[in-house]
Amino acid sequence: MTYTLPTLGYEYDALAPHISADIMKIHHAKHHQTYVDKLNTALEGLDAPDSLDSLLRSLGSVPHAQREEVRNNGGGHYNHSLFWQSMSPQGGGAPSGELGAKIEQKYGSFQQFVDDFSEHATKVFGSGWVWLQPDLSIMTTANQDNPIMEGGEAPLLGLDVWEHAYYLDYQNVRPDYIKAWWNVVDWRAIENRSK
Ligand code: MN3
Repeated sequence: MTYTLPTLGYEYDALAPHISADIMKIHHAKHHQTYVDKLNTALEGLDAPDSLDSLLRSLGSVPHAQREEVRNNGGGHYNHSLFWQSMSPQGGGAPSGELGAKIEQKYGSFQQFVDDFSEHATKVFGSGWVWLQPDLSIMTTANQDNPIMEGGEAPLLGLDVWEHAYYLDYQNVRPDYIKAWWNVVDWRAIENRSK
């Protein structure tokens, strides 16, 4: 199958001032498009599973010569597709309902969860991601790796902490980006994902 760049559910400038239109445009139209293009190139001529989820869960079956390209670019496609769908101009606040109650139960308060997740995000060395898993644990991965490559469940939420995600707006100050990002997290979408 051929993978394509998903459209955003909002305009490039919709998440400003927390994430600028310049970042959104380059991140989506250049970085994510490149992952999609390179994934398609790497898969040319291969008998690969017909879903991205299955592909990433069976990287060991991809021929050695293509495996790293498929891992990095397939991961990049999966991770960014989830990322765009986890943000909204109407985002921010805290989850309500069952998810909100479970987070409070596990972390003591929503703010404590935010602090823990933010600390993990700040400590990722170099490029990587932070994830909220369906069991509400927090995990981090390097590069474009993700929990499903490691045999885990599909994440509820992921935060991109590569410099390309924030440098234009926040330069080297990753904690400022993380703090701003909570204002656009679409908890309604994440609640739906958790069901
Ligand atoms: Mn990115």
